[in-house]
Amino acid sequence: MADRAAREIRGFLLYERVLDRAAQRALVENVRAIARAAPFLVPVTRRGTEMSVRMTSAGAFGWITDRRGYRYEPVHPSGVGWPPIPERVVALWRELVPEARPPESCLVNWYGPDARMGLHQDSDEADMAQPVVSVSLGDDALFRIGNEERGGRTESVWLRSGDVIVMGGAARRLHHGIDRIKAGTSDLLDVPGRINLTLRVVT
Ligand code: MD3
Ligand code: FE
Repeated sequence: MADRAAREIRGFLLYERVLDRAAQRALVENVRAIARAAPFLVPVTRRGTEMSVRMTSAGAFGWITDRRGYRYEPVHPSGVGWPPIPERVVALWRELVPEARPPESCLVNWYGPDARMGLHQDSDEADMAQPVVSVSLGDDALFRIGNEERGGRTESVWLRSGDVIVMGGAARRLHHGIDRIKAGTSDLLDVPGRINLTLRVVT
């Protein structure tokens, strides 16, 4: 699957509609199985504020936040190991970032119609030279990308079901977030909302 066309925005690559409808449906089934083994959590910041997204993970490490702060953990808070990363997303990683080390974490974010994610940097990983790959499923989401430092101009782009983004190089350190979900733009899921899968190297 070489020679995919990508849009470049501030150094990150947007591959539109990489996954066809059947592949999207299969991935949703994979996410349901992950959530049965490792139920979605309500992430809470160190200050005690609940985030609006719901999160679980697959792979060797899952990303957790609670009153003790942000971190990667080798097991779900229930004590069960995180399920394996779905093979089709590992295959996408190998195809799109062949030089990278294998992914160690697949964060699963569930956005209801009113969920959002504020501008932030991903900086809990030890090797920031490794890329991040993310897959969108379900309703459209308005993704905002900023700068390495706080503030300054930002750019926004709609992410649609089946889109894949790759953040490598300097783009890996940019602030980014999800401003809003446009409910009803996809009928992939049984309920309005969006699922995002993010693959990372953690160690
Ligand atoms: C740009 N998730 O979980 S994925 C996150 O749609 C996160 O759920 C968003 O940001 C979501 O941390 C955006 C796309 C993404 C992921 C990691 C990045 C964009 C990134 C790391 C650096 C720059
Ligand atoms: Fe992020």
